[in-house]
Amino acid sequence: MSGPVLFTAPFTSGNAVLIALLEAGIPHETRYVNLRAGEHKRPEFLAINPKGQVPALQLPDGRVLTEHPALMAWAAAAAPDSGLMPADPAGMAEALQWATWGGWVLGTAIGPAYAPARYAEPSSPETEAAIRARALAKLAAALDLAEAALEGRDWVLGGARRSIADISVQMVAGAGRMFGLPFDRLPRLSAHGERFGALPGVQAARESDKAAAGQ
Ligand SMILES: N[C@@H](CCC(=O)N[C@@H](CS)C(=O)NCC(=O)O)C(=O)O
Repeated sequence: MSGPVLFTAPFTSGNAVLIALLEAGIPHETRYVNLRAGEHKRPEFLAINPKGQVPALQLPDGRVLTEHPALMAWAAAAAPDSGLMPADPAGMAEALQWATWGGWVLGTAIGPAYAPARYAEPSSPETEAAIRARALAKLAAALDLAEAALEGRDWVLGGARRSIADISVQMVAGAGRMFGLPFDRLPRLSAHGERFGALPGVQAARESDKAAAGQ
């Protein structure tokens, strides 16, 4: 294998990177790290990514890159004809703007919504409920923002093809679905999700994650 190795776990932000690699047509190897078993905190994995997190992308020259927006940007830049990122500076910045926004939303909303007790000091049912409600409100506001951005366009950047911005928006939408947020008020984001879900790289990445999760 002369391509990069992606270290990921099913249904995490590593899925965004897997989609980018597949949509870019970059030959790569996918290695699943078992987070439940704590593999990401073992010395073997910490030697690859000292942050003890997935995703990480090991390049053929041995360098390891982390942070999923950066890894998507790498895939886009490594396959410039893939259309995953515009070539003009403003378009590139706009794509990265959505990618880093998606990282911020996922990084700040999912943890408190999923495990509010970790964020409550001291913990009580009331503080946990308030923390969770605040996180879900943040996620709902992010979905509204994406819905507004899709007005009059099929893809987030307004071009004829998908980009890393679409991957990020659908990662956030996926989190919204996971927490049962209502989508009936989000027709454009729902239609975008259908278009996105039909992309070959998205389908292959989902199947790969499902197989790794034993589903
Ligand atoms: N900022 C990182 C966040 C990576 C991250 O939070 N990864 C999660 C899975 S989505 C993880 O490895 N969690 C295990 C842990 O932090 O111990 C990125 O965007 O790639």
